[in-house]
Amino acid sequence: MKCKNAGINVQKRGLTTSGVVLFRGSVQWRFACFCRTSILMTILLSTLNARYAHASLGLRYLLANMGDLQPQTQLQEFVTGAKTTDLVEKLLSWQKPGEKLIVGFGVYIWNVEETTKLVALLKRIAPEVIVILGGPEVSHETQEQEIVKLADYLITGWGDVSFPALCRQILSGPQPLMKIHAGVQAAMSDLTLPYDLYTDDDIKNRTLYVEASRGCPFKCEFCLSALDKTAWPFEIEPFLAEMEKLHARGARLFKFVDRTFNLNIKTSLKIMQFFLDKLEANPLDPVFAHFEVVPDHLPDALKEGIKKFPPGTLQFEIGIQSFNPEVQARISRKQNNEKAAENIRWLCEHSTAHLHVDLIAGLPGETVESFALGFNRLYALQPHEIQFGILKRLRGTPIIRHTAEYGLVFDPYPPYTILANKDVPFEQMQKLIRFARYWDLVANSGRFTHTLPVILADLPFENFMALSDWIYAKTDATHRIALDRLANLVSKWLQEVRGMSAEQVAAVVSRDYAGDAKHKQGAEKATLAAMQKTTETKAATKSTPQRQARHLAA
Ligand code: B12
Ligand code: SF4
Repeated sequence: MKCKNAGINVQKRGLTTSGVVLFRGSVQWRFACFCRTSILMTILLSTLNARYAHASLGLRYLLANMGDLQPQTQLQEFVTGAKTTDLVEKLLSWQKPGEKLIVGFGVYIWNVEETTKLVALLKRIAPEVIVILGGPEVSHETQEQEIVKLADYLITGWGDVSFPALCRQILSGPQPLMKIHAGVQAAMSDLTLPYDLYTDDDIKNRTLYVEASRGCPFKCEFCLSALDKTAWPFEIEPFLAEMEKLHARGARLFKFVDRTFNLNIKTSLKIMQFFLDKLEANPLDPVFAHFEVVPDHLPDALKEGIKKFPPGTLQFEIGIQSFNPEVQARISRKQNNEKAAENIRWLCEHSTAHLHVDLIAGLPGETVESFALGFNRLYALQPHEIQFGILKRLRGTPIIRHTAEYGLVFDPYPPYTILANKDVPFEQMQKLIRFARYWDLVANSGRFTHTLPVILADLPFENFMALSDWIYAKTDATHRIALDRLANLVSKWLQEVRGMSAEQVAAVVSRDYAGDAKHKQGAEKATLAAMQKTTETKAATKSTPQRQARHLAA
């Protein structure tokens, strides 16, 4: 939509947005048009999300805080994997003759390579377009980055107030002298919350990221949040009022990006109560909430709240990372392992929360043997998923201080995964990386819930590593393995390596997987013919994500 007076682009929204989105013809609209008659500029906020389902919360914050520049600011989200020339064309379609075009790119580890290409092409075709960068990937080690060289400006850290300020400067002067600007961290109460900017389409089809706090007080050296040194909470009442509006508009899946949800228990309880009230009022149309929690801090009051959530409505992402006290100390991770294990066990036994627990392989001083001990200890606690991560060297993180002593060798290209260290040579690291991939396919997918315990028996890490090595030897692949083929591979391994009979295998595997039994021979036929449909949706609600639903049904 276009404001005739000033050539201002305004996207029509059927929502109110804390008084910042203007409706055509309204008093505010005419005032904005009057004020900006001399301004001929379109501002685009763009990023490449990891998938369409991930809506960018960062860009929505920037848009919400544009103030009087908001009417001429647009969101232009893309998804990684798209053709760069198509993206350039899309961006340039916003350019109007005689107007300035500013494009602000959100740069993250998952999109930096493609965004670098995009900026390079954009600048070749239209060098007059002003490019401003921001986001965690370009907030550290900036001098050496190709994308920074290509751009006009860079704002490091928070962009909420500094991006509109820089745009205003570019527009009305004094012209910014510096290329790199340190983002100003405004008081949380000064930030306009962005949740009205989730469109009805976003609510229907995408993950709604929300944050009740920013930052983290802990200092784990592999993590970018370690640099924050503290956490800053948003005022809880206005935040919950925004959640209320989202819920009223039909939002049912809320993913909190707070680094540690259970830091301030009073606030955590209020947030939980919000969801419990919704669940009580709408049992047939339930909400699903996801939180990241630290495992060794679960006071009774919180446990009481957690217990009240019905199946399929609550998920926790829990960072264990390592159970090895020496490694923990080396990377400045403070964690009471006994308390953490006790709490995970409690959650498994007394709540229906879906538990997704993170471990990291490749940390300095962690051998394969000590990692295996930690893995087996965690598996014994029976969380629904173990996220087997491989150490990455994120720009700006202090983990590199161990490089020389522990022989850390990282891939120079994103996501900067560790390739080898003093204790885990390259070939061994490759095996761990494949383990992680197959673990995701077989265990975390929830596709083999009955077969998995048979595979793992009393030595989960060692047995799964054997399966992983065997699958790789047979397939030479870690991706594009169809479920049907995977079920056959698992069945064959149980027979050939573990010596089970075709009938025994069929009896186990068929409880998990109903495949296409056609064209199968011998033992595979016996396995597949006996398969029945899984009952994935038995205990799940309609807002429960698929994997969680499968774990619930098991
Ligand atoms: C959601 C999320 C994802 C989603 C993707 C979301 C998407 N849009 O596609 C998924 C789950 C796919 C994901 C994956 C990964 N992620 Co992630 N993820 C996050 C998370 C939890 C939330 C991001 C968010 O919305 N934050 C809230 C907003 C308000 O903050 P923000 O995005 O940083 O935006 C602010 C500033 O950065 C800045 N800004 C942002 N854009 C712009 C643009 C301009 C022009 C300007 C000026 C400023 C600016 O201003 C914003 C407001 O202040 C963050 C942790 C966190 N809480 O931030 C990690 C985080 C971004 N992820 C991280 C990592 C390491 C990963 C993984 C590598 C993890 C892994 N081990 O596999 C993978 C990537 C895999 C790959 N393919 O490479 C790191 C970032 C590393 C980096 N340099 O980018 C973070 C910070 C976690 C951490 N503490 O270490 N992730
Ligand atoms: S790993 Fe978790 S606890 Fe540690 S600094 Fe990062 S966000 Fe904080």
